[in-house]
Amino acid sequence: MAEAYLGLGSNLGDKAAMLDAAVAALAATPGLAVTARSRHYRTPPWGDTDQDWFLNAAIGIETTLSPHALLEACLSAETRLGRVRERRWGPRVIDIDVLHYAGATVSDERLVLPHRFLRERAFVLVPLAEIAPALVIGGETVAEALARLDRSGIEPEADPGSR
Ligand code: PH2
Ligand code: MG
Ligand code: MG
Repeated sequence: MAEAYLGLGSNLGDKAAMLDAAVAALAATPGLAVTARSRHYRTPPWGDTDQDWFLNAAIGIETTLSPHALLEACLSAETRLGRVRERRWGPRVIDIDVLHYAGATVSDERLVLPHRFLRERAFVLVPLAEIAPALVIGGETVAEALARLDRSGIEPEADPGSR
């Protein structure tokens, strides 16, 4: 079993329902158990700013899948949830990114771990810090990396349990 963390995002359609469906799809994946889940956060679009606001969340998992098999499980869940890939960093019904996989450093054309932009993106680190503030990635904790970033405009929604 390996511990890993995934980032979820949606900015098209019923965003909260898409995040819920993504967590359900992942939880139903053989060899994968969801062990922690952050609240949903409203976040301003990053990168390509000419698009709607996002809902972002992070989950912690335990998995027997290899890093690449985990990536394929995430991409397969995205496709089943109706994702069509258009422009890079553009609007999407669901995005599921592998952020970190315990003990694995990977860099090939399919997968880069830890995630390339993880430590530059408050929309990833704010939810991740809620469930794993002391997780060390790239020599510093998630909380330390987040302390350097501008987190303005990022606000939690109500607890998942109260929706
Ligand atoms: N994902 C992107 C590009 N920009 N901005 C926010 N706020 N949230 C995202 O999930 C996001 C983004 C590409 O994956
Ligand atoms: Mg992605
Ligand atoms: Mg992404």
